[in-house]
Parts: sequence; structure tokens; C-alpha cells
Amino acid sequence: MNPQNGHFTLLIVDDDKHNRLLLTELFEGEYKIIQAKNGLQALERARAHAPDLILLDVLMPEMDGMAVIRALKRDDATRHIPVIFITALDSAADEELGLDLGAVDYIAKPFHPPIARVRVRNHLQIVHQRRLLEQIAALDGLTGIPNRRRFDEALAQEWSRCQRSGLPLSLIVADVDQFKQYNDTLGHAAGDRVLQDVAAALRQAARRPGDLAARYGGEEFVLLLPETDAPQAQLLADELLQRMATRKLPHPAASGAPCVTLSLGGITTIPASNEVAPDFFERADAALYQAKAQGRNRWCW
Ligand code: GH3
Ligand code: MG
Ligand code: MG
Ligand code: MG
Repeated sequence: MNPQNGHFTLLIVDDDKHNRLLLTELFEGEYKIIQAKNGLQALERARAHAPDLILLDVLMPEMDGMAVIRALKRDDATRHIPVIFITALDSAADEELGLDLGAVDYIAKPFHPPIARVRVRNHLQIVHQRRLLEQIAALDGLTGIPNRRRFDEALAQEWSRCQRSGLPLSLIVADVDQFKQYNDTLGHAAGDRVLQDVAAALRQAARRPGDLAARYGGEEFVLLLPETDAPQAQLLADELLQRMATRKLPHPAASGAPCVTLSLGGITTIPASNEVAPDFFERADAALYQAKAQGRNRWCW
């Protein structure tokens, strides 16, 4: 998202209709605008619409702006949303309090509209940059698929989701067979291209919404499959092995098939309340070890 292209949403909070109108007119050319006329409505709309920035009045009956920002910062769903106070309260103490409660900026009324516009734009630029960084931090540099950090988060999330829903969760751990020999004979750069190819095959296999293909590290990959029972996940495992066979990436030093193959370890469970996600992963890894021991290019569950 680019701050100039109108994809950002601002929540304007003010008890005074005239002020809401003024601010809306100032920003509606650049951003999507949502309004709230009191503190409670502000909290509800911040949760419902996840705006990119909140312009917050301080003096409001019932719940004032300071109480609103405290509530926003207590809530996981809203604490990351930057807040700018726009207020007639112009003492240094008020400004200090507002910033101390986590506002990113404080604009005293009466304000110069062009300055308010630029301040908002600058803060949205920071939002934009932070999101880019978050995206990059979740991706593996070589293959472009999600990395282990992202997978660990997703596993924790899906684990508790399936604990609540009672639906099965499946996990496949994939490891490239005899990859050391591959690197040793064809070189590390060729090995890197194989990893990119494997990542592409995994991405194709993880095609339903909610499925996650990630590079766990080195030549190990994972496929997290929420709400998927064992027969469904084993079908996907077959498909993944088949996809690799179809790709026919030559592996001159392989002891079995002369192509790059994968071994897969799978596990399916309905997470019980006394089980933890790391044990789940260990069990998939144990199945992978079995697949290796049984001759590679296969899955074990
Ligand atoms: P096995 O069939 O038992 O899995 O044997 P293997 O040779 O694949 O297993 P091993 O763990 O001995 O070797 C893994 C190799 O993966 C060694 C390492 O150099 C290579 N590797 C790990 N990360 C990368 C990478 O990013 N790029 C390349 N080219 N090679 C990598
Ligand atoms: Mg007011
Ligand atoms: Mg390995
Ligand atoms: Mg290997």
C-alpha cells in the first residue's frame, strides 16, 4: 500500500459534527474515511474496520480521548493502530500525557490543515514501511515462501484453533533426499535452484485457504494443513511426491531414482488440551526418519 493511493482508512473520532465534517473534507480525497461520534463507537469501529490510523479528539462526554487510547492499547486487535490526537487541549501537560499514552502525534486546534495533512501522510508512510518489513521478515529469502518464524506462529495459532473446534490438524515435514551429494556433484548454486523448485511444488500442493507451505530450514520444508484428516493429507503427500517425479530434476549421484526426490513425515491429530504443538512437530519428524529408513521417496505417517 502506498499512502498516496487511497488504500488507507482513517477513523475520525470527534463528538462535534462540524469537526468531523471538517476533517473528513480534509482527508477524503486521499483516504477512506470512517467516523465515530463518541468513545464507545470509536472502539467498536476500530475493532470492526481495523483502520490504518485514528484521529482522536480528547474532549468528549462520557468517554474522553485519553480513555479511548488506553482502551485501544489494551486490546490486541487495536494496539498497533497509530493514534493522532487533534484537540483543543493545548497545554504541555496534556500533550505529554497524550504522547505518553502511546499517541504518535498531537495536533492542537486550531490547526493548519496542510500541516495536519502532511503529518498524517508521514505516519501512514511509517505504517506502510512497517508492513513491508513484517512481510519480508515472514518470508524465506531463497525461495520466497514463508519461513520458519511464520510457520511457528501459524502452528501455534492453528493448534489452539483446532483445540477449540475439535477438528483435525495435519502436518507434513518434507526433506530433500541425498541433497548433500547433489550439492557435492552439481554445486551449491544448482542446489539452491532445487530448493526453489521444491518450494514451488509445495506451494502448489498447499492450495486451499488456510494451508501453509514453509521452508523450515536448510533442505527441510513443512506443509501445515488445518481441518484436514489423515486420508486427505496423505492424498496431498502422494500428490507432492508425484509432482516431484513429474519435474524430473536430474540427480546424477542419487542411489535410487536418478531424480531429486523427497521423503515425507506426516502426522494428523485432533489437538487435546494436554498436548503441545512442539510434540506434534517431533512426531512428524519421527515419521520422516522412518520414511528415510524405509528407502526414501515416500511418506510415512
Ligand atoms: P538424506 O537423504 O538422509 O536427507 O541425506 P541428505 O544428504 O539430504 O542430508 P544431509 O542432512 O546430510 O544434508 C543436507 C544438505 O543440505 C547439506 C547442506 O549443505 C544442504 N543445504 C542446506 N541448506 C542449503 C541451502 O540453502 N542451499 C543448498 N544448496 N544446500 C543446502
Ligand atoms: Mg470534543
Ligand atoms: Mg535434512
Ligand atoms: Mg535431506
